[in-house]
Amino acid sequence: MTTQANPSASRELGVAVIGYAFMGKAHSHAWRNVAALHPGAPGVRQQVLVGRDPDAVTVAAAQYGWAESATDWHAVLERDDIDVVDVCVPGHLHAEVAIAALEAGKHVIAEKPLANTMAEAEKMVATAQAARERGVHSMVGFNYRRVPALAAARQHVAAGRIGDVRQVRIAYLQDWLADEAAPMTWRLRRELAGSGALGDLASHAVDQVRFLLGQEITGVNALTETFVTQRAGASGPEEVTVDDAAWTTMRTSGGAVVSLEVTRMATSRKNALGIEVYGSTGAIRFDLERLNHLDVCLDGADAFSRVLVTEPGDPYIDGWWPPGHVLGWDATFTHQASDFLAALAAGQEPTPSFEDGLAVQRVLAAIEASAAQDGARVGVEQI
Ligand code: SOE
Repeated sequence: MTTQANPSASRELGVAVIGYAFMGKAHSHAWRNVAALHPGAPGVRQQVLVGRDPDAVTVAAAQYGWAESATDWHAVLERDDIDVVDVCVPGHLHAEVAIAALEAGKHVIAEKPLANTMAEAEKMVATAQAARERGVHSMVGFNYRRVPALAAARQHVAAGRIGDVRQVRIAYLQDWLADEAAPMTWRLRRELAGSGALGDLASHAVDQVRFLLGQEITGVNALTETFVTQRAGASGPEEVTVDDAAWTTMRTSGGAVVSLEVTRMATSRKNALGIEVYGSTGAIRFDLERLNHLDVCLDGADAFSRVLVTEPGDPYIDGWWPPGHVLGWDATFTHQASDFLAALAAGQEPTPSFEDGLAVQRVLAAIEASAAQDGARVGVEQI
């Protein structure tokens, strides 16, 4: 039997994921698959999964393919065998963990939204900028940028194939809070989650508008609503201190008007992100529930055609399966890890950067400010 050295071994990066719940699981899956699908990327070592509950994190680490588990993230940051820290904890800890990791010289991915407050997000950006000077890089995890169909949509818009964008409709609908009996969770506490559907879902939607159009949002008129104001907690009813849903119309720097709706109360909708972009010579339509498809009306056509985005050369497809062999939601995290590693290998800051995360945060803050004034216009520059 002959053995061959793994050429990427010398470049292998040790990864720690902090948090092992839903997002920790999704990111673990990505780290586990990224090398096999993207052999050009630097090798990674799934070194340690970190969580507060020692038994639960030990089980999760074994299940998701980690070499070890740990309960103290501070100690993990001191280790020389950790190069990348992937922050998958609730929002109130993003700033603390990400800043400490960058200051310890670790490259960082922080789950979205970047932070719970503008002050935290600004501090994260300042830390990221200082780290960048030392060759230490960071990224915020807006994974939907890595849906092949949405990456293709961005290419069509950037190439002018739908002309000048006039209108965008974007809705992100979930239903896991539609049942009044759904219990209290950290996601419904302002001090832990920052906001409700806004930070959780509108952050993705706002990022998509910036990503697809390559424009900034300049002003908003918004409403938010909390339909169920109390939920069952461990020891009785507790106040819900975040929004269940939000609606906003927004203007962009390129003169487009966006209508955005997000909710976790849309009975029967599980994870429905719908995006429509209408330009002067075409349009694009996307539905996350059929994420391998993109409806396109390009170059002056007057009807949509449905394209299966799995052809060689389509974004993110090379390295996966032959044409027509469709991808799932999980692949977006693998693409994210792959892009992150490729940027590190090139010595570049990955995108979306913490600055992108801050830009989204500013729009979310404008939406909250407008909603607090019953929908009055708030300029994003006022935030
Ligand atoms: C929960 O609402 C959630 O997991 C979001 O936090 C994710 O960002 C989204 O991708 C799916 O739904």
